[in-house]
Amino acid sequence: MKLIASLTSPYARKIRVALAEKGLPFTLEVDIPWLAETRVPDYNPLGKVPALVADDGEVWYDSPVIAEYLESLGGLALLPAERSAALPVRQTEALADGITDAAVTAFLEMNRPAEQQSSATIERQITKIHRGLATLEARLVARKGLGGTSPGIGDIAAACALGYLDFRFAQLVWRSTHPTLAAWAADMLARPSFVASAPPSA
Ligand SMILES: N[C@@H](CCC(=O)N[C@@H](CS)C(=O)NCC(=O)O)C(=O)O
Repeated sequence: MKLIASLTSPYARKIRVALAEKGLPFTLEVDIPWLAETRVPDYNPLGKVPALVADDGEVWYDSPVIAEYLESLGGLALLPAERSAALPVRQTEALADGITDAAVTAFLEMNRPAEQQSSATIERQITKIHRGLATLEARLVARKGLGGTSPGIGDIAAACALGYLDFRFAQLVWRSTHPTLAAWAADMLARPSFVASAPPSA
């Protein structure tokens, strides 16, 4: 199995962590989709990472589909087998990925030339992040698809979203306003799978 990923992508980190937690061997092909010489479109027509090349040659994207595919390979289960139990976990995954989407969109906007930036777009995305964090905290307190005894794909996606905020939005204060999430994230981000996939310094 080969994972096409950039080292800073929070979605790729989600899959690297999932592979590590499941104990599935893979090779990592580092590719930055923004570079002119990128080969990512050879794997994913959308030109995005992560993409996973399975042993049978099939290529899977995006990260929720890859995570679903990995469940079919065995190893530690990251999603309950029963559909009604799996749904809240998938909801947490979608929420966490959505926080990441908002953070990536804001980061890209903030890196446009100053005169082309839209403060309204940035504000809109930051508001999504804050609403998303409040909902993540509530789901954690209620143990609703988050914070179970063994990490699932919802936990992994959530910790990757929080790790991305730390990486790109160090100025965004979220720990003091979401103390339960902060304590939980400290444990998650200390797991060997997260330490091994931490983004290089900005
Ligand atoms: N929904 C996708 C998002 C993937 C994504 O947006 N990846 C970014 C890197 S963080 C990317 O490859 N962007 C390149 C582009 O948009 O052209 C997933 O969950 O895999």
